Amino acid sequence: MYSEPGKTKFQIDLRAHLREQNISGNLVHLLCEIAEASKYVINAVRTGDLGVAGTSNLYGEEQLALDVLSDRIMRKRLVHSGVVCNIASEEMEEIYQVTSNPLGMFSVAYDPLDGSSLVDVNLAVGTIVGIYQGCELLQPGRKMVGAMYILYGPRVSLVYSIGKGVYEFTMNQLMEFTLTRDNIQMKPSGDIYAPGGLRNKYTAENERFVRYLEDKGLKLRYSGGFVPDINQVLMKGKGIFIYPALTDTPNGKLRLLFELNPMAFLMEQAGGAATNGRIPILDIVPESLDQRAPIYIGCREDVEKAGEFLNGG
Ligand code: AFP
Repeated sequence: MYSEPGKTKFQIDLRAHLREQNISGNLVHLLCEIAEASKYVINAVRTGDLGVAGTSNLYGEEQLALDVLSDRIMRKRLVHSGVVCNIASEEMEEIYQVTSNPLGMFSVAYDPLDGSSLVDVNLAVGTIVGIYQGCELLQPGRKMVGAMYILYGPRVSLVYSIGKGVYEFTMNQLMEFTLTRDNIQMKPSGDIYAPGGLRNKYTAENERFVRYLEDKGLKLRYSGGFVPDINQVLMKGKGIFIYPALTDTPNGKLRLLFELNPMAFLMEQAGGAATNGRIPILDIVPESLDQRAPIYIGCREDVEKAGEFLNGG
């Protein structure tokens, strides 16, 4: 492994690392194209218009100019890759079909700029991507062949898995992604927690669970951005993020295809867990593109404990 002469394993770039994973050339190409697209997204985030676009997305939410721009950047790159047949984006109403021929092709579901409302207050945001073999997007997350997120923070980092462990790459001064963390592993239980949603709308069970975490001495770490919050749990290898069902939103807020499935794939690959309080997120059969679900994601023992509190264990 990492056999490039004169280079340590931490100087290996993304394409070279992917080539050593024994996966199809098309999948290597697709993941590298998404990494290339992120270089244009970071530029938009750093210098782009912070205003509204005057349009709304799949959920009827007002779109920011950055949402529309980052979505256009991602979609153009995926179409240009030549290996994608269907595209679903949190910013598009419908599935975008590039071709109906599934041979050697992939389908991609993505959130082009999750947490975009945080850019104007200069907080970290990210792009989230889930990849399926062939043309079918409405499948359980466990069928994915890869997942990735790119975090636009003080540094730009990219975290991916194709089902053989989780790896972090960081953008260097030449805007190349080089390996910075290898085969990331979660501990059984953690010392930080990130509780999403309005606390006064928590059900009694969720309130008891969060009190249990606080009594156990976990520190609160919540930025309001799913990508930086998950990245903190994953890179520290110990913690839990929750966005539960609320008294007025029984399915919570976060989106199954665009946000939850890719993060659940990465977390399970790192030895952690991700459930909706009852079953693994990756086993949920999606009924629609805009499906939402509650999420408990992070250290296995803490996620199991959430299940006990929710199911009267
Ligand atoms: P925006 O994209 O509207 O900023 O929402 C961000 C997000 O989808 C996710 O990144 C956060 O974890 C979650 O919503 C924050 O939700 P609350 O503002 O309800 O805590």
